[in-house]
Amino acid sequence: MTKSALTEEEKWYFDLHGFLVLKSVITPEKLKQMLDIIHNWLEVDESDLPLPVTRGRQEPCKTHINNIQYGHKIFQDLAMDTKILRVVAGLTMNAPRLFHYNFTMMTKDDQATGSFHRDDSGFKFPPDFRNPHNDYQSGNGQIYCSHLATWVALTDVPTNTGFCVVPGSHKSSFQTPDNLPVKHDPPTSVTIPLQAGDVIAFSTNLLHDASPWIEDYPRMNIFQRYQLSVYFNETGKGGYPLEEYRDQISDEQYELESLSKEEKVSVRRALVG
Ligand SMILES: O=C(O)CCC(=O)C(=O)O
Ligand SMILES: [Fe+2]
Repeated sequence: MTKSALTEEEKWYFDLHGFLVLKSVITPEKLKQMLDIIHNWLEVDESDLPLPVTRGRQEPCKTHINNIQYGHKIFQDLAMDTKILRVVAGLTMNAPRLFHYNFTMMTKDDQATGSFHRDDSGFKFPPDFRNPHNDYQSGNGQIYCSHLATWVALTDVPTNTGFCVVPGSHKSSFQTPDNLPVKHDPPTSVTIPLQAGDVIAFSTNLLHDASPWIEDYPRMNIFQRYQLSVYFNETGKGGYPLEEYRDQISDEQYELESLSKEEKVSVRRALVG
């Protein structure tokens, strides 16, 4: 087994909390370019989006734009950003597969209430079972997360709002109390203040959700979800890579989205530094 791509301090912090914050990953110039593209995709008629980029609204306060890497190369570069991919590789024994990628805009909504969850693909394992598709283990100098996500801030996230987690809950094996409020309430739950360009990498077995947004400007962020590249393809039909749109992504991006046992080119680059 090769050496972990994470530093000893990152391993310690992630194992304890279930997430890591990476500061200033995206430069202000790149942020501006990304936001210009996103604003355009938020404004145009849905039929004018470059497929497979699609726009949708799951809740009144949240708009999603899906498959953004197929719509502009800048989002492929973000998926393969070496600062992010080093950490993602370090959490997946150097074998990550990108299987979901979207943008979210969230607006202030007094009616919005979150509830903590762990991500799954719709199948709930009975109590006392671990979901092997969303597992967390550590040992022998390595961390293994079979399912993780990054939360990339495109706008500043002040304290007391934004992404909320229950630190350490990625390892919890007991029933979560009912109605645990999704707000900054240490030590049980914390919201994570960020500056635009910062990134959170977290185990999606960590209890998490969006805390109600309280600012007048919208919350804008990108989600990238990864699974272990060797075994899992939870999205199944319609999952990445999207063969029909193969020519809209690079070979390296296609490989990052594909099941594979080999070390991927983008991962190798991230491990070199
Ligand atoms: O929007 C957020 O901050 C959390 C969303 C989330 O956890 C999810 O979509 O699974
Ligand atoms: Fe989630």
